[in-house]
Amino acid sequence: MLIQVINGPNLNLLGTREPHIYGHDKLDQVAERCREIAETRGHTIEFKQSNHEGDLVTWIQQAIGNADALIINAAAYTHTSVAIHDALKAYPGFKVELHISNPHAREPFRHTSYVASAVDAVIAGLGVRGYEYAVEQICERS
Ligand code: CA2
Repeated sequence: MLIQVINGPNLNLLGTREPHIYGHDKLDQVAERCREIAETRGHTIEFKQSNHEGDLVTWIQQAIGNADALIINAAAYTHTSVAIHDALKAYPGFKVELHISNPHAREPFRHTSYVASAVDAVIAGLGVRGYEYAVEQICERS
């Protein structure tokens, strides 16, 4: 099984700022732990990050027919992007919306998600461990 993990804008800064919100781990450390979990169970993982909305849309489209499951932290685009919503709707595999923090406990502009209505499951507020839980769940379901 191929699991695609897609990360949106500014998540490349993980582990460098705002540790009280996002923790101390860097995105490549998170990626490495997810890879370990998936590979131990005989699965493959692709872990990507971009600051550009179109890249996220393209990666979701490319996942159609290629990836068996998708985990997406669309970051700020979660709260703005109809394009990402539409692309996710077109992706037929199991999909998880992931947030490190709990956007509902933050500023009001983070309370709306254009992603939530296009996915099967949402994980939020569990820190970067949420990525690992999502990978574990996807592996268990296969
Ligand atoms: O909690 C999450 O995972 C978010 O998706 C993170 C986004 C935010 O816009 C969403 O509302 C919730 C922000 C990602 C920025 O990540 C940074 C990490 C470290 C330092 C600065 C930004």
